[in-house]
Amino acid sequence: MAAEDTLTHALCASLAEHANRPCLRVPGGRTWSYSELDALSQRLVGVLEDAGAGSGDRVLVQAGKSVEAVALYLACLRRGCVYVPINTAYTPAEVAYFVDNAAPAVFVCAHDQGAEFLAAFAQLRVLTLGIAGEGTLMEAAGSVAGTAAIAESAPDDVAAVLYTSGTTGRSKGAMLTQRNLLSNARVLIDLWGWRDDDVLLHALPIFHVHGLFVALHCVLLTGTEALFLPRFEPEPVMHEMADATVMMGVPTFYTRLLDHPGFTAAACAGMRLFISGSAPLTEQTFKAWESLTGHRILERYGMSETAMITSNPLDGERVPGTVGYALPEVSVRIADGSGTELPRGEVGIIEITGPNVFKGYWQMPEKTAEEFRSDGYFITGDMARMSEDGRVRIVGRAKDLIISGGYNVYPKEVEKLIDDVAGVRECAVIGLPHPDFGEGVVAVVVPEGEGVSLSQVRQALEGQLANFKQPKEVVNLPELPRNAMGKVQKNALRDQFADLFS
Ligand code: MCA
Ligand code: AMP
Repeated sequence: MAAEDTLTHALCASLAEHANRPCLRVPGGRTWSYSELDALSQRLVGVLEDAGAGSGDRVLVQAGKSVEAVALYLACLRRGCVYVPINTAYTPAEVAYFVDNAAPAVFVCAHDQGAEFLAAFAQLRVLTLGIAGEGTLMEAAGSVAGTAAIAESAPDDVAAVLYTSGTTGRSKGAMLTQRNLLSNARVLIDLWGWRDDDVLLHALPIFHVHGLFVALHCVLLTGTEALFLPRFEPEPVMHEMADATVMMGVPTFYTRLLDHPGFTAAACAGMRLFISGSAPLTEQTFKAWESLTGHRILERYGMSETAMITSNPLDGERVPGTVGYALPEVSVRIADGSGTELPRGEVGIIEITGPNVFKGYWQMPEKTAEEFRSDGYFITGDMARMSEDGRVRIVGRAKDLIISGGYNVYPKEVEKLIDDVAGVRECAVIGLPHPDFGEGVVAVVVPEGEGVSLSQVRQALEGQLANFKQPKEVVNLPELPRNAMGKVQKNALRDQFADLFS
């Protein structure tokens, strides 16, 4: 990869090349052309410059989904800043950690939270952005000159930091480089046969790898169009599908559409490809989707640290319950606990290497070292087996992680807070099968006295923890099952309460 062959250069070249083509169509709003998006991103470069954000500086962003937010991402790349998006559901208490850890030069927050954050982070340059483009960021953009200049960057420079919660409860920032993101996007565009006339139905949030990189890079690097929905809701998605050819979603998108009485094969007559990822797609959902729509969902697998790792094929057999083959240039092995590759068919941990693998965790060299083998393979913590021909089937997770509706919840983070709730002696947080979210967060509590209710727990966590991480159920037990070493046996709890949500 040549020095100028970076994600930033590739995106800027595509914006210029496709200037007159439609880029982001906002249903109920207007369609932004490539040149309009480009022009706005160039003005936002001026805003970043005025705000003092230079090359390598982090720009922390907790703003709702909007075209302006996409332009801000592009402006950060142009300026050589490091884009750091965080989940819009995080509470101010959670945001304080990211401000402290990322030490950003600029924090762009939701417009209606501007006053709160300006007061909380007096030392920090805070700008605001609402989902209709309101706020101080766009005000400033109105009065600066745009610049088409692109900051010098090398393939190994960090383009973005994506926070992914750690097993200890502290979020780790995965540093993704220009090379990581560009190589992955190019592979996916090729593998999924992106066409000139493709229209992507985009209903994902844009603070994670899935909605921000996988979805948007496929569109922006090919000069194609996206139907840019503010969020996932079955009715608008069904309606917009008439104009789309590709949809990317988490499994909850598919189950919710299947559950909608108005969803029929006719709604997706013009679609060529449905892609699923971020959480396991059940064979049941795969089959129900095929029998209703005639489409076999293409499931792929990835992580914040690596972007996409494997994919089912576009033309070959898409096998339900599997995540397909290693992407070109990515090497996947199934290993035992010490990194030794296991024979095909045996269950072990997925380890990978390739141009997509991140540079390390932001300012956490020890954590980074812990997750790499000496030969450079990254330990994903996902358990899988591989068939003779290299097809991967994920069977579980070695890491204590819950995936709910495509969002990760680290039990430790929730347990620490519940342990402090009045009336709780100790607790264990687990994920149980949930018909809507795939897994639902459950707190198994050992109470001091009578018992602790869900509403007591939720009230106590209010303001401290994003709602999607909070328990959907609380179960009281006289004691937690432990093994001889004193470790809580979460598997036993998962078995005992497996039917809680069914
Ligand atoms: C919302 N709620 C949730 C979730 N989302 N609870 C559990 N899990 C969730 N995922 C809660 C809210 O806190 C609220 O609770 C109630 O549900 C309704 O909130 P609402 O905002 O209306 O929810 P929704 O709009 O129905 O959202 C569900 C959703 C959304 C559409 C599934 O979560 C979503 O878009 N998920 C996609 C996540 C994603 O993009 N993941 C990619 C990351 P209360 O009523 O108690 O307040 S993974 C990734 O990038 C890797 C690399 C990969 O492989 O792709
Ligand atoms: P994150 O890095 O926070 O986005 O989450 C990555 C995790 O999501 C992976 O380590 C997997 O556990 C899970 N994941 C992503 N895609 C899939 C999939 N198709 N099937 C099963 N798990 C998945």
